[in-house]
Amino acid sequence: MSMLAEIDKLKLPRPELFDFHGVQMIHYFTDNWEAVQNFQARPDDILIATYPKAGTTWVSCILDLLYFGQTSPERQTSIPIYERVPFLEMFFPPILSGADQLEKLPTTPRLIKTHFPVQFVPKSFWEQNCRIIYVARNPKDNMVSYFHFDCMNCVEPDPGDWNSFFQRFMEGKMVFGSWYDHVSGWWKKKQTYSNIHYMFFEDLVEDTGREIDKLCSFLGLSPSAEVKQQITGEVQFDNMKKNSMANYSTIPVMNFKISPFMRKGKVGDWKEHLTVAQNEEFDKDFRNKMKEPTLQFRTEI
Ligand code: PPS
Repeated sequence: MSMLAEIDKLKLPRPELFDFHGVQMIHYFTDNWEAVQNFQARPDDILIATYPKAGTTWVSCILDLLYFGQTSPERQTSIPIYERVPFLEMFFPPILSGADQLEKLPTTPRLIKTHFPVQFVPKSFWEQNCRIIYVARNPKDNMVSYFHFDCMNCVEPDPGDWNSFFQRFMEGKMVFGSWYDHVSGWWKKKQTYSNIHYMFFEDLVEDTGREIDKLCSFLGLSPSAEVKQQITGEVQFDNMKKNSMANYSTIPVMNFKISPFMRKGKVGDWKEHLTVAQNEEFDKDFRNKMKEPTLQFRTEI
């Protein structure tokens, strides 16, 4: 916390996007590239991979509760989620890098967050046949959530106004690149690497309990019905929003006066943002760009 406060005091300029191996990135997620690429995954590591703003924190909290909720409940009330589930590629000195945090993590299995497109994942994850959970979110809500996040987070590039953000999202000029490439790249990987559970934000909103059941069967866990019910309750939006260990309120680089991290947690909020013309433009562009016919998204439930 004190180090984070120091970073806030630096009043950092907004980072610029640049092309990194064909993907738009910012230096905070590429400066530790060598160490991240050489990261030694363990067979029981669990990687939570998403395009930014697709439900990372939600699934991170679910997994943390599934693995550690019964054995060390104090974790949930004393350690922020970004320390329980370190962000692999994160590099904001003087804060410990994500890779270093992971080296020091005392708990097993290690739960690891990444926003990398599939081709950036360190090779040891594939060699160790680690379990990977990928969460995807429909592009319209994903884009709206990303816009508000970039407005309130001073270590993200300047979002500009909504109209320019909307254009740049379609062009893939976002941190971690194109949404299309991200969701499709991971979808394709599932065809050759079976240890991926590909899930959707919309399904989680629709029926959290059902999605927790699917996660348990993927992870080989069998919590009691009571425990599952308890977890389902704890990770409901309103509960996570008021939980300071889950809602990122302890991170000073985010200005909650502009927008809170736990903003709306809905499917269909895009309707409040996209104009009718933008929606038509987006749908047309989507039909051109989305090349995976089996990968379907719901923009309302
Ligand atoms: S990040 O910064 O990429 O890790 O963000 P991420 O956690 O992937 O996404 C943040 C969005 O997820 C919403 N969220 C939830 N929605 C419903 N229920 C729960 N429990 C929940 N937890 C997080 C969060 O509100 C962000 O979406 P928006 O649409 O902005 O509200």
